[in-house]
Amino acid sequence: MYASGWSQRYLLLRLGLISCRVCMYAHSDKKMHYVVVGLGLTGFSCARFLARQGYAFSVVDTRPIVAQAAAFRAEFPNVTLSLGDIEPTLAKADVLVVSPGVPLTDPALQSCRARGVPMTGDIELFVQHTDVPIVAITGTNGKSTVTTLVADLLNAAGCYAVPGGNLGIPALDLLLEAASSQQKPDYFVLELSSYQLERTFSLKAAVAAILNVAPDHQDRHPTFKEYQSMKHRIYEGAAALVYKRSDPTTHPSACTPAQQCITFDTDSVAHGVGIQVQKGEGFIALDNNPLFSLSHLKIPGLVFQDNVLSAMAIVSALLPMTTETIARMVLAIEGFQGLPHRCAMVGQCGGVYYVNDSKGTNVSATVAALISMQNTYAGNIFLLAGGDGKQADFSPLRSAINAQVGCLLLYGRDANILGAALLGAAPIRFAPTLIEAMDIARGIAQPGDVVLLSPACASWDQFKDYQERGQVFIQQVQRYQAACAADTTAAALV
Ligand code: UMA
Repeated sequence: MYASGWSQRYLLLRLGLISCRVCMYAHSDKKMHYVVVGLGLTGFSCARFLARQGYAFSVVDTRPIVAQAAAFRAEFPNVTLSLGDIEPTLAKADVLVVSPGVPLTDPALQSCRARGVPMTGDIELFVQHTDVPIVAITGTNGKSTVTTLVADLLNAAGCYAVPGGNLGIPALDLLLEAASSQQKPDYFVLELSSYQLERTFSLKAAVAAILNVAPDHQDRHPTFKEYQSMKHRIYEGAAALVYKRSDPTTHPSACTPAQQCITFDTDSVAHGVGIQVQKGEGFIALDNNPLFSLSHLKIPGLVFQDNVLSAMAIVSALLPMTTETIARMVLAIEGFQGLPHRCAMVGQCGGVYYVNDSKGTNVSATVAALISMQNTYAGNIFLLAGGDGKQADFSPLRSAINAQVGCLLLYGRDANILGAALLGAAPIRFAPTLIEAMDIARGIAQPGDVVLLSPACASWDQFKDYQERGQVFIQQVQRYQAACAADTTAAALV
């Protein structure tokens, strides 16, 4: 059994939670008029939440046509919804609740700010209305997987942990679900984006983790420093801080005596989560004590190993690592299938493998995907990349493009920008759309090769979101497989 250091960690955590509750209800004045900006998943969740709490509110969206408008009007017939021209409704606002996708630099929002109207977001509302400990996770890449894994590990250990946030289910919807459920959650495990953290002021998480920070969202955060500082807001007032030893971008500026600081990485250290090698076998270890063998990790590659190390660091701040808890967590790790659209094998056709990494929406995610493919497949890699480049610098991709990359198939709005940055790194073919790029790849890939969709770009130029892009990829692979099956049947009949 491993228990050393846990009692101290648990005490620090409880102290942190007590101070966390002090900040609640700062904005809970029912005389104020809230204006929710943006009617997407978040805006809808804010509307449901504000209605349930009895707050007066309106909703605005800068686009004149919004898919959710009819559903909104049916659910909230008496609430003002302004589309396109939002300024008259903004003029009535006492508080703005701004969706993560809406930049705070929007001139209409800035003129509200000039009048002294505070701007907040759904996560701030969330933290002000719950006393359930929050596990908050951010990072440029891997945060959805780690959020899901942490919730799985906590649930496997016997807690009731509910995941959400940027992961997909808006945080405020979790609160509404919890209110109508018999069981109160022990933890909310939230994936938080820089957009969400930018408008959150009193998080005070039980555990706050930054997994990594690499350039992304340059259209919204013009400098890397600004982007990094948004990520670091997650540490403010947290009881326990989790970060990566070898990645200084994740290191907190300070760790006060009242805070627990837990690090993770692949080395073996006296304090923190790492890998210890015994008789040639690697073990996930906590404070140099082996917990379980790496052989339990069924998803190959260094990326998943990193995900497990960080998830174990996070749960080690919350739970004692007893033999029974470790055994239950090992089962959860063995059963973890990975998330859709993240380096997920879709299938093969004619001996060519098709891998969907549509969530590879930035350069560092695509670099990680290429490195993982090089270690897993022997054949050539045909990389499908392109879309909305978010003004990224694509040159770091060159370092991951080695002789195994047979061809770059670039499509979408910023294909030419990608092409210019990667000229000479590998053969390049251009296509207007993802499907046309896939057709080219299919024509040149040989048995044993991999066609990898890892776009290094957002999807918004041609798709609703990365899920829709991944789905289009999967459906096209299914068409290829049907054609392959028909060819095989025809050949058998000859
Ligand atoms: N809108 C405006 N004005 C603008 C921009 C948008 O009115 O200038 C409106 C749009 O017309 C639309 C609404 O805002 O009606 C969309 O709001 P949103 O972009 O905030 O999107 P949501 O549907 O609320 O989804 C958001 C997150 N999206 C973004 O941060 C862009 C989702 O993360 C998240 O799952 C969801 O809240 C629930 O928490 C997606 C994402 O791409 C997956 N996140 C980025 C990432 O992971 O890199 C940050």
